[in-house]
Amino acid sequence: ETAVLANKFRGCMLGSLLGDCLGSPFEAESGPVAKTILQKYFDKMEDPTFKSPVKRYTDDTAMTKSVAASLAQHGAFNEKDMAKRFATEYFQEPRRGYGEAVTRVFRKWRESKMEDVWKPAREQFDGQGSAGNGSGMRIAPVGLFCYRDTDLLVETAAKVGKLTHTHRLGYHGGILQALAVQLCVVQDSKAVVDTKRFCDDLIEKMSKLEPKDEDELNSFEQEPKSYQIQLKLMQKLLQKKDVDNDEVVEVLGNNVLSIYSIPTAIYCYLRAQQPIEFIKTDNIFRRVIQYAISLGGDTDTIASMAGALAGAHLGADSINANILKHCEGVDMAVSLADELLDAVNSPPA
Ligand code: R7I
Ligand code: MG
Ligand code: MG
Ligand code: MG
Repeated sequence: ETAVLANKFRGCMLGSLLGDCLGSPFEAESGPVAKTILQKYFDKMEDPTFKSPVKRYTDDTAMTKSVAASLAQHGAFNEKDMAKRFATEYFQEPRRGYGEAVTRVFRKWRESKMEDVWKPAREQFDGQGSAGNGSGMRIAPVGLFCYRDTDLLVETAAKVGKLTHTHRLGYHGGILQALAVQLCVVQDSKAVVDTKRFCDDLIEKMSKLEPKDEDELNSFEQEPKSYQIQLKLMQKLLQKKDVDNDEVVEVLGNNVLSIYSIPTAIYCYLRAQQPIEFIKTDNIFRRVIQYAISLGGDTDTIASMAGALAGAHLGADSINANILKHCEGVDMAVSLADELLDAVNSPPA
């Protein structure tokens, strides 16, 4: 039991890391990535004799690390501690590719000496709050830490998100990704995923959070206006045969906004449970990440979120050891996974 969970926790943290490291060289706000180049890229990584400079992780992992370490060390969400870790990490290594707007929150925290940790995020984008996918890219540890308690998971993911992302579509995206991680943790690693049920479950949980009122839904200029809408579109795509990358990008998106990337990452995980014509591998974990990168756009983040799901489902055992050797931060990800599991197993008195 504990060994199964440890494998899943490590798989999730490693999946999140690998998606980021392997996806980041392809990050660009443009169309799909050449499929043959990607096939060779992954084949080489799996070759034990292949040598190349280690692939560095980006802001996605830097922030995930802070979320995991803060939860593990406090045994609960602590806003000041987490904010402090985000800021410290950023000022130590500012060149990890952070979103343009979020760094203003870090600077305001520093200037105000954390007087009100929630305030700078509310001031982003003229008071609208950020709707970027920074809320989802770092949330996997919350899905792990709270996997036994959905109410706590939703509440914690909302708070972790709102430290920087107060736009409804911003922090709700983080909640959605955390809920998906939870589903993957509780899923039998050997069982075939029921993709329809997976989506239905998420739609049901998001319906309890998202506004029902048309006026409220329309108060944002963003299209689409809810995760439930995107999850339903995803279900339709999953039922169709041979959906090409352009259609996926057209329907679900691949950019830095939460609404255009978090459902996409979940789709990648679900779609890649089955063989994909242009991806030659039997390893489902690899297929998920390779497929996510093939969509182009915000590749580090989409692959990282999809990888977190694949890893939480399949476990660290499913990851090719040669691929791990090419990524920075592997030992760190494993330690954080173990610390998180310890914290889950020994709740504070
Ligand atoms: O969300 P965030 O942390 O950025 C994460 C992304 C990932 O792809 C990382 O890999 C890294 O590359 O950045 O940082 P934010 O700066 O809050 O949001 C990211 C971007 O989303 C912003 O710089 C804006 O371009 C866009 N954005 C918005 N645009 C219009 N209106 C976020 N919110 C809004 C908005 O409300
Ligand atoms: Mg990044
Ligand atoms: Mg970027
Ligand atoms: Mg990114």
